[in-house]
Amino acid sequence: RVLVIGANGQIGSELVEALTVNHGAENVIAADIAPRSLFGAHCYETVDVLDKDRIAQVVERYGVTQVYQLAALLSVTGEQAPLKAWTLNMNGLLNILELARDRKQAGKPLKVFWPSSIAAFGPHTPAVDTPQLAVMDPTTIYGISKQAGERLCEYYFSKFGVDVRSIRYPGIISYKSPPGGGTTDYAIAIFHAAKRGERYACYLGPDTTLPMIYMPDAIRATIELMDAPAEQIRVRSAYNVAGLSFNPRELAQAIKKSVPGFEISYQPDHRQAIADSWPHSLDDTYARADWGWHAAIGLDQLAQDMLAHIEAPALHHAA
Ligand code: VAH
Repeated sequence: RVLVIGANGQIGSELVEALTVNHGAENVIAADIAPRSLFGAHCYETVDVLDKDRIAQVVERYGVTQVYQLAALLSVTGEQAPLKAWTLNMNGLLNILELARDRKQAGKPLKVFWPSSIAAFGPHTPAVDTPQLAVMDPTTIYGISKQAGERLCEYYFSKFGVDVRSIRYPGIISYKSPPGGGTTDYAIAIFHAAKRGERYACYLGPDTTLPMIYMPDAIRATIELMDAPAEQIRVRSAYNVAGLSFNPRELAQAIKKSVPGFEISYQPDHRQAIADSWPHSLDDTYARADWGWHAAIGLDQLAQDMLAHIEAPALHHAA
């Protein structure tokens, strides 16, 4: 059985769908802090990832063998409540790693996925084709929690044999559920504006190139990593996984191919400094070599697919 914590989030909601296809609805438990699922998941439990006993109870009751721990505060929201972000992001991960250590000792091993992020890199990280092993001096509390989380994952693997795996996600673009306070989320809001025939005032400058990935590629990378044989997994911190890189100017040009009258303006705000601390592109040689990763979706396909499917987010939360 598979447990997804943070199932109401941008990634969690789509992971639940994909895992349901692979494992069957009866084998996927969606969990979040909300009293009920926002996406009609088959099986739902209210779980606060800071409540370790509650997680242990759900894992025991359902005979869970895989946990995806996605509950966190992202880069922008994290800067507004740094201590809350640190506590949720770090203790949420630690609770899962400790539970996995306990269950391994009890002969009931848990395989764990936890998302890192390009936010774990900082201003002194080589910005072009950022290598798997690089200087990391993150400047946001979110990025610091991701860097520390990677160290914890590698520690729990090396010291206790916990099979925890992780990906440094680029900015994830999707239309099914609203994102939660990320710096890269301009690349989602822009599609809502284009769909409504409105101009988009971008909070990042035109040349702010960032590593991005379209949700179907992000979900496929996650499942391919988790399905790979343990002996192939050489990186137990978090894998660089590249989707595509673009900047707001290039994204607007791709949108204009389908929405000729679309206009964008640039009004950089406090989020520009966060974006400027992150790399422009990633070298994902290790992921390609260890578990056969390759991105499939480029900018034109991303733009066309987003415009074909995007709706006002409120429609998804009609429940
Ligand atoms: C954010 N979407 O912007 C997240 C992600 C790399 C970006 O971590 O905070």
